[in-house]
Amino acid sequence: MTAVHAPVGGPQLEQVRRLITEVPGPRSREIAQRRGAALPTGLTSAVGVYAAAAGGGVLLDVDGNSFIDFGSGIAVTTVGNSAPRVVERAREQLGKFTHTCFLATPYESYVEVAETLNRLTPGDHEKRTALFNTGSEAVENAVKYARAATGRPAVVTFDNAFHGRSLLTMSMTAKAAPYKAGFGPFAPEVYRAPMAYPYRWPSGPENAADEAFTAFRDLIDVQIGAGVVACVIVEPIQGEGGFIVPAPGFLARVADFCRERGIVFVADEVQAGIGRTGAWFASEHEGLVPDLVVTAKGLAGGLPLAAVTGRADIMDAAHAGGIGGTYSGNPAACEAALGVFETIEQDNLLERARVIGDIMTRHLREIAAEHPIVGEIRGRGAMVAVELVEPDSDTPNRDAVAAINRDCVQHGLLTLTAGTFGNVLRFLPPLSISDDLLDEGFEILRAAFAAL
Ligand code: PLZ
Repeated sequence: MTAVHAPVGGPQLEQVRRLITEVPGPRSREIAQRRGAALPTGLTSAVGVYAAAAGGGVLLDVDGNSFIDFGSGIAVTTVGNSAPRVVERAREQLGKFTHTCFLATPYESYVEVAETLNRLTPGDHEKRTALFNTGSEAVENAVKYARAATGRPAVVTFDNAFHGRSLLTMSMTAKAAPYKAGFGPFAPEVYRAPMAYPYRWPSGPENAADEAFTAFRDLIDVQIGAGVVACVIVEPIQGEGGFIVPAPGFLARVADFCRERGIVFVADEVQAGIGRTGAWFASEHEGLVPDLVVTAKGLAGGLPLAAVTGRADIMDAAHAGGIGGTYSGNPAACEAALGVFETIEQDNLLERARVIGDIMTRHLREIAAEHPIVGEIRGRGAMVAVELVEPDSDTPNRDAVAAINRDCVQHGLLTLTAGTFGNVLRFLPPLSISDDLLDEGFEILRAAFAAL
């Protein structure tokens, strides 16, 4: 029973998959029962097991079961859960002061996080960074900066986009169920362009970039009027939408178009940024230099922190006192972010993300060779997904994804789903996972495909 009470996560956690009760176990079921009486039903969880500790490549539940982690808390614990440098720095900070409010009494770590993001984000122009708590909040603020800098109202987003759940970012998100249904009316001046989604482009993947760009251009020039567009915001790899990698060249043309029209080009790197794809930012794979880059999730290794980093002239356009928030840039979260930067640099995790990506892709190709329901394998670095379809068609196969996902949990592997049609399995292991656990996880996945 010692494992049940294990108070410490991080890499020292025993790196094994081990199920010692049914899933979920009795202790998890007991908490779930209390939850039913205490929490509203609109808040759901992907699995019924409750976490006790996590680190390396595993998550231990309250019943002592140890799961292989292919989700990283939705792309957050990229450097590993309770990563040592993150924990040490945050712990030390918590012993000094937990909060002062940066708007009231500032502190150095905030400035250091800003300096680091200014250095790491694409482009060598002069930059500024402002910190926030969540991805949604940072996206909202990117729009505020773009509006302040341009004096224009409109925001252009894309099909399959996910930008958050606040009123503005929910309005920018492309999917009604579950994110928007019943929660309108939505924020005004949000427009949506087609995404160059190669696998589902009607006239074929080879036409996706050209035709999507033409539609995007006409939306802005003809329907909205470029003169009222403040910003275009895009995920360089669409996360919740199903790890859609836009057709090569599409994003570069969008960025060029924005530059010509004086429109702020914003990259939402909340899910793909901070090392996940084998580069600091997914924008780099396409040679993009966004005007504003939004980060969150992986930025602070699990503590809530988000950022907008961008051109000094745009960021300085918001008036003094116009931007803020009580908790924005919390000192423990800033220390955690500095721990994340150190870990990625010192442990060579960009390279590790590429290696993990190669391993995952190899396994998925083997599975695809045996199972015609695999429509496409895609992604970059340690951000890889499979889109499942009905055999010999491109009809989304949501049921297969749900069944495989359930089967994986039952056998000790935590995976996540995604996709506009709910038919994508996505793999986001922490970069601290071992090759052995990766291989073992894919054996479980392969068995789940076989069990369909
Ligand atoms: N932009 C690209 O992926 C969050 C959402 C989980 P927050 N994605 C996970 C859920 O179902 O609510 C996300 C993202 C991209 C913005 C966000 C929003 O980030 O930190 O959840 O607000």
